[in-house]
Amino acid sequence: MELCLLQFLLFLFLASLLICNTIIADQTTKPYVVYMGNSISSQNNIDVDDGQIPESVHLQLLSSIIPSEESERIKLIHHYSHAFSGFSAMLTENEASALSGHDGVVSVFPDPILELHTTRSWDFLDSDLGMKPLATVPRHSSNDIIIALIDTGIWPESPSFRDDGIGKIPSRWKGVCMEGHDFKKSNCNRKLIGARYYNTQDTLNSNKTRTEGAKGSPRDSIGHGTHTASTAAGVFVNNASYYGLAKGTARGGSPSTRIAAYKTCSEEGCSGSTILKAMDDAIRDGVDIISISIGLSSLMQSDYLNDPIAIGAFHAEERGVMVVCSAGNDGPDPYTVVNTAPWIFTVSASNIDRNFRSAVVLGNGKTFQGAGINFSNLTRSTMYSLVFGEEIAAKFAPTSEARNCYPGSLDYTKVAGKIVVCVNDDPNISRRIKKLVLQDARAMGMILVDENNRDVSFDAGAFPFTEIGNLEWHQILHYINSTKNPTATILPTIEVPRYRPAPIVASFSSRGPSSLTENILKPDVMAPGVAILGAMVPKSDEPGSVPIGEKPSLFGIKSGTSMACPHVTGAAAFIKSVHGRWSPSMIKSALMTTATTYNSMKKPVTNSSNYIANPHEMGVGEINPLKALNPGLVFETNIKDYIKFLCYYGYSKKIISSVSKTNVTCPKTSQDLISNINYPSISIQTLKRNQKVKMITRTVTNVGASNATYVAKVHAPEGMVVNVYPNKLVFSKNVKRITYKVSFYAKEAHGGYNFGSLTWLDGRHYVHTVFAVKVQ
Ligand SMILES: *[C@@H]1O[C@H](CO)[C@@H](O)[C@H](O)[C@H]1NC(C)=O
Ligand SMILES: *[C@@H]1O[C@H](CO)[C@@H](O)[C@H](O)[C@H]1NC(C)=O
Ligand SMILES: *[C@@H]1O[C@H](CO)[C@@H](O)[C@H](O)[C@H]1NC(C)=O
Ligand SMILES: *[C@@H]1O[C@H](CO)[C@@H](O)[C@H](O)[C@H]1NC(C)=O
Ligand SMILES: *[C@@H]1O[C@H](CO)[C@@H](O)[C@H](O)[C@H]1NC(C)=O
Ligand SMILES: *[C@@H]1O[C@H](CO)[C@@H](O)[C@H](O)[C@H]1NC(C)=O
Ligand SMILES: *[C@@H]1O[C@H](CO)[C@@H](O)[C@H](O)[C@H]1NC(C)=O
Ligand SMILES: *[C@@H]1O[C@H](CO)[C@@H](O)[C@H](O)[C@H]1NC(C)=O
Ligand SMILES: CC(=O)N[C@H]1CO[C@H](CO)[C@@H](O)[C@@H]1O
Repeated sequence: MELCLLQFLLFLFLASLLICNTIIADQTTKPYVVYMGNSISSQNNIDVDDGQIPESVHLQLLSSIIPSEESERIKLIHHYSHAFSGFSAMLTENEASALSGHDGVVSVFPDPILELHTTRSWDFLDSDLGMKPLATVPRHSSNDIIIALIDTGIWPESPSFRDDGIGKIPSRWKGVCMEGHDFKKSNCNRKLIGARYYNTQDTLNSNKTRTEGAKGSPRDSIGHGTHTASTAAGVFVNNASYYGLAKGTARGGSPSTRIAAYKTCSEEGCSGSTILKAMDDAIRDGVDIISISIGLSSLMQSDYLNDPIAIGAFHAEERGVMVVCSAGNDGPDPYTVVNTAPWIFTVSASNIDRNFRSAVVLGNGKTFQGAGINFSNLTRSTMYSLVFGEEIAAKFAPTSEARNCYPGSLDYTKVAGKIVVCVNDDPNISRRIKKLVLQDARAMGMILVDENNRDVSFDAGAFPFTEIGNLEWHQILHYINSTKNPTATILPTIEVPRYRPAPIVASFSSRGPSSLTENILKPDVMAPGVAILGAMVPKSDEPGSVPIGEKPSLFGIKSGTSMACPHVTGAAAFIKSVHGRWSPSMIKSALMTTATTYNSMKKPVTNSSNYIANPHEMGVGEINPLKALNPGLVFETNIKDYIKFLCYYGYSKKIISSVSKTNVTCPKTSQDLISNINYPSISIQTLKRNQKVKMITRTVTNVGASNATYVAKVHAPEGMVVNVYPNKLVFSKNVKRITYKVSFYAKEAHGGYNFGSLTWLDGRHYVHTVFAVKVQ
């Protein structure tokens, strides 16, 4: 009964929203993206390499929609003309829907705001490069790989972007180094070969006048883009550290690689239309790999052709440009992974084998290890009063808020000089905000209780801070309850190397399966993304963020799938530098089939609650770039596979023809057939127990010695029968590609997802492929 009433109320609420919306919709304009598919125009016979659809074509289309008395609105915000066709413009809802019916228009959607994939609240630290140095780079490698970072721009003065010893810029480079506020052409060099920026302000909030200054420049004022670029391709920097933490040689995955920065994001986020423009530019400029540590919120994904990154990546892939993206930080719930199109390389995040510890010492002498980075100046010899936020609530403030140390919830007179315990019941208020509340109230330090996030060290600057789990909290609470004048202190952070097996799936890393289709396994792979040391913008924007007597650090520690993504970008560039002719899908396959599912203790990789991790958490495993140089066999996924994917997914023949500008004959629409795309992993959304076997086809290409014989080894989940036909693959000079089938029979398998693997072995290579099968 109650449920019905609730539903009814919800219905009324939604209905009223709808009514309001339609009334307002007619007058107001907002930015829309109008996507018109491949830029190769069949009528105009325009050069395939560089579409260059004239702006006038799109303006003409706009003028057919916008009333002539409002002709001042007939202008484009962005114009896409190189790798694909389309534009963004201010439109009313009616105009947008009129356009979507036009011939050649694939999709029209409101310009979305995408988020940077540093951890949720911008408050996690980043860590050192978890990847072991890539030993010696093979002799026949090329220095001419160019990667695009679509991000918050770049801080060109960072030592990570020096160009000493790097040869001249590849002649195929067609990009530019745009000048802007505090950014000169001379800020680019042979390492940082390109920099572009876009007037994101215009599209993000049409109401806002454009702010000049730092934004009209490729210069990074946030640090995210500088950090990701240094991880993907920074040069060696000796003695890099974050005020002494994570000390070592900072280096990117592929130091000889060139960097081009495309600034599409500001503090407010990233506009989708601008990201699309940057992708169009990057493809034209001649990059090999595009790295995007950005995504739609997992709640906002609707379909591939309304997602700017998926659209741009499709056309990049079509032209041999690889696109690597972060999976998102909305874990550990299932169905949170984003950037899941099969032509995108989707990266989840792992912890590496180091942690930062700040101990809590209680008045009774007991010590608890907490997590966090701080430059506390407290010592073991002086104790401070210890209070729980709940006990010092401000007048009229609910205790539920005071427990959480909400802004305004604490009685400041009772906070000063004390060490305060706050819980984290409500993810809406970040650790950073809580720290600021206590700092503002002149507390001596903060103990945060947060079972889930403590794996990801928070950087509290000079403010004494530590983060503990529920077990520790029970004991501290007991001490507070049973002691008249409880006291404590928080000691400076120490670094604990090799403290646990690594890698471990990071708790925040978004999880599969994909909410758009469960017939492609996502995320694809995992790479280090917790507490990553990378180049930073040296500035102190908050009091106490720089330890007294120190200069702002040139390096910072950050966490997020944002930090994992450029590790894979760097690894891909490394492989491309050795295997220059390999397509994006071959490089992706090499990194996938050689990934490891074992940790440093030679045990299966776990998640942060110590359970064996499954492929929806870590994809096929943690990348191993050195092994990926020599994978033996690869799965080539070509544009025909992706077009079939669009057919099976359910797009109309007309839409697909516009997207691909090829004469498509869609075999049929059936989501089940998606599992048959030649992907380096297998996912089956439905396998009924009473169904006869389900057959999946794959084709492998031999990239090792021409004479090779591989045999199949299957790891089937309990109760499931998995067979391979043939179970032996014999390659020779004339046989480079072999197709095989895998049959799945659920028989007595348990309901829900079952995971297993099929490995091809030839004595030298392990070609490991993972499968996920949902049994009903
Ligand atoms: C737009 O500007 C007006 C007037 O300055 C202001 O009242 C309104 O809140 C603004 N709207 C948005 C979405 O910022
Ligand atoms: C690096 O640090 C060590 C000691 O911490 C010092 O001896 C050395 O000179 C430093 N090297 C550089 C290049 O700064
Ligand atoms: C620690 O540093 C702060 C300034 O950040 C200073 O006010 C305080 O007196 C110092 N405390 C100790 C115990 O040295
Ligand atoms: C957090 O914020 C969201 C939206 O802003 C709200 O719906 C939700 O109730 C909040 N959560 C809590 C625990 O207050
Ligand atoms: C401590 O006291 C609080 C009430 O102030 C109570 O809710 C809690 O159960 C007590 N905990 C312990 C461990 O004694
Ligand atoms: C770890 O895996 C177990 C078993 O699959 C699951 O119950 C738990 O929620 C997972 N923990 C995290 C943090 O993902
Ligand atoms: C596409 O296919 C249709 C029917 O199969 C045919 O009439 C048309 O000529 C083809 N177009 C091209 C460009 O090949
Ligand atoms: C491959 O095998 C064929 C036939 O067994 C043999 O003639 C040839 O020499 C072998 N090639 C290599 C490179 O081993
Ligand atoms: C790990 C680390 O760098 N800890 C530092 C915390 O702050 C104290 C005092 O500022 C340093 O001595 C520690 O090295």
